[in-house]
Amino acid sequence: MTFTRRILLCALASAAAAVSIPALAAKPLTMGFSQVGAESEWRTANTASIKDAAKKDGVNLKFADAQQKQENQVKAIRSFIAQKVDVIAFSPVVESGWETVLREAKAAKIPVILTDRAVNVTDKSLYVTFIGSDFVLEGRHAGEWLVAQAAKNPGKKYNIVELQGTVGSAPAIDRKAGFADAIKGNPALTVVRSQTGDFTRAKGKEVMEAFLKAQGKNIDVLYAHNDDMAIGAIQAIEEAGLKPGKDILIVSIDGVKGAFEAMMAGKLNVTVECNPLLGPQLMQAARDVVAGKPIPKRITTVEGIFPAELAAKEFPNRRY
Ligand code: GZL
Repeated sequence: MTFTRRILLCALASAAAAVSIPALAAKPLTMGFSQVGAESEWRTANTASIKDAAKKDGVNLKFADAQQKQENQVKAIRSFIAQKVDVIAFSPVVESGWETVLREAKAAKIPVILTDRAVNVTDKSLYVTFIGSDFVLEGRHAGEWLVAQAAKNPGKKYNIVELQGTVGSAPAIDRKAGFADAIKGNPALTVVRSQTGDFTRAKGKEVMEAFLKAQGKNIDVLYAHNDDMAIGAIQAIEEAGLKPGKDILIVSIDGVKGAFEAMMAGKLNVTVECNPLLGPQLMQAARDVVAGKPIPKRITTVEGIFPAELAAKEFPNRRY
């Protein structure tokens, strides 16, 4: 072999080695993420947090919006399995119906991380961890705020109407349970109507219109499982000639900017925070899982409660 050819081969070999080692070492982690949809301000902030964190972390994110349909999430998860992603993460639109597709992910040896909402499965090995809020506690905080309000007006009875979240979803089931637990046995507080508004402003307005038609002036409180439904209901209350936040007290959950604006306008009385900014925690958990590091089965987000009197002071700090 000529001298020149030998030099060329050595140069090529070292160049290949130079390219392959860092490339192998820094092979970006690929995550398949199935998102519920784009139904609320909270969801928009949650999606932004996940996409921003993936970008910052160098994670190759394959993102699928399910438009609030479970069948679309199952399809997306199957597609991620076929693409052999390193990790699958998703926010399950409802609690049940996941065993089959999660068993397929397990058979393909792809770890699954739950974020935001939980699933109801007997085999807990079907997911590695669940990162999200304690929705029962959020509902309890909403109920406790109302109990404290009622205590200031002894003898007054409060008829409560409830706008539930998406039927079958963990936040709807748990926020209803937590609220009911907090007001249980209190003679001043009665839930007179309860119906799903599917977490959207449009549906929240529509159902509140129906409540107002059925109950007339006999509504004292609205408990909404998220701010978007509360904001839709505020429109319905005003169109009925009533003052939201005064004629009808409004208790809500999420803590989105729209809720703070409504509180500063005197139209909403309290919002219980539900933190959507789960992106950084999710990327860290994904890296740990892929690296084989042990991680807790449950990672709970820390959250606050914001009554209207704190809204103006807190508003500048809001990140979603
Ligand atoms: C809660 C999340 C809920 C929000 C709604 O973690 O799943 O879904 O409360 C959103 O705003 O639509």
